[in-house]
Amino acid sequence: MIDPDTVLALDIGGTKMLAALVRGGVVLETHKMPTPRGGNPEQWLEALFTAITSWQGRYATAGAAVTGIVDQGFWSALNRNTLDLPDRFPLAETVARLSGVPVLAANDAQAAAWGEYRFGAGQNEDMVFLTISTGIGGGIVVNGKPMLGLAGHFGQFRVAEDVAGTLEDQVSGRWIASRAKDHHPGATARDVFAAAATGSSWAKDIIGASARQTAQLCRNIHLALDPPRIVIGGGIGLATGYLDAVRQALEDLPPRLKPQIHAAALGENVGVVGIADLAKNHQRGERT
Ligand code: BMX
Repeated sequence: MIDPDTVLALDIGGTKMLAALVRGGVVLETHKMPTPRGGNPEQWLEALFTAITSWQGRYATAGAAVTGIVDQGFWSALNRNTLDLPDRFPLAETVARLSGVPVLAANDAQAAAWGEYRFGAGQNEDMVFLTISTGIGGGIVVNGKPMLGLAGHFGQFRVAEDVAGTLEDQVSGRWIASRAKDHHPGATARDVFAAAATGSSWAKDIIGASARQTAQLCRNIHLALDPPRIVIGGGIGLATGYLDAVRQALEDLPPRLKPQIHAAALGENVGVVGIADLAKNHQRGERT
C-alpha cells in the first residue's frame, strides 16, 4: 500500500548522491554513494535507482535536488568544476521514468533552504541559506515562499575584475584542497581541517581565508536582502571551527549591519528533507 505522504527524495551534489524516503520532514531510510566523476546524469540516476529497487511501491511522489540550475525540469551546470553535465539534461522526465511517480526538480541549495526554513534552523521565518561544500550554493525564502530558478547562486558571484573565476573558486572545498597542495599534496578539504585541528598554521591560514570570504558574502547578502538570519550548511560550512571563523570576521560590524549566522540543523539530510516537502506541496497544487 503506497503511503501518499512518503516521498522519494534525491540530493545530487558535486561529491555525493543521496536517496531517501521522507515523510513529514522525517528521513525514514537513506542510501548514499559518491557522485561518479565520469559518465552522464542518466547513468548516475540509473545506478542510484538500481541501488534502491527495494523502495519501489513505498512512495507516491519524488523530488530531485541537484547541484546546478534547474529550469522547468531541465538540469544544467553553471560551474562545470563542481559537476560537469550536458546542458538541459531532462532531469524531471528521467526521474519520473525511473520512479514511476510525479517529480519536482530544484537546485540543491534552494531545496536545502526550504528544509531549514520548515524543519531546521529557519524557524519558519524568512531566511537565506548558504551551503559551503564542493561549491557554494544558496537558497532564499522570502514572504514564506522559496525563490527558484537562478536565485541564490551566490557561488557564481564575481569577486573582482582582476580576479579570475567565481567566488566559489576562491572559497569552497575545492579551493581549500587546491591551496593545500604545496603543504600536503593530494589533500582533501577534510585533510586540511584535520591539519588545522592539530595546530598546522598553514591549514588554519587557508581555512581563515575561506571563512573571511564567506563572511564578506554574508555581509553583502545582509545588505541586499536583510534576512532575519543566514543559515549555513555544507561539508565545509559545518566543519569544526568554520562558522566561528566566519562570525569572528564579522565581529567588528555595528549590530544593525551584522548578519545573524546560524548553523544548519539538518546536516547532510537537509536537501532531501527540503525537496520532499516542496515535491509534496507541488503535488498538492500549492505554489512553491
Ligand atoms: C555551484 C552550482 C550550484 C550549487 C553549488 C553547490 C553547479 C554544478 N553547481 O555553485 O548550483 O548549488 O555549486 O553545489 O554549477 P554542491 O554540489 O557543492 O552542493
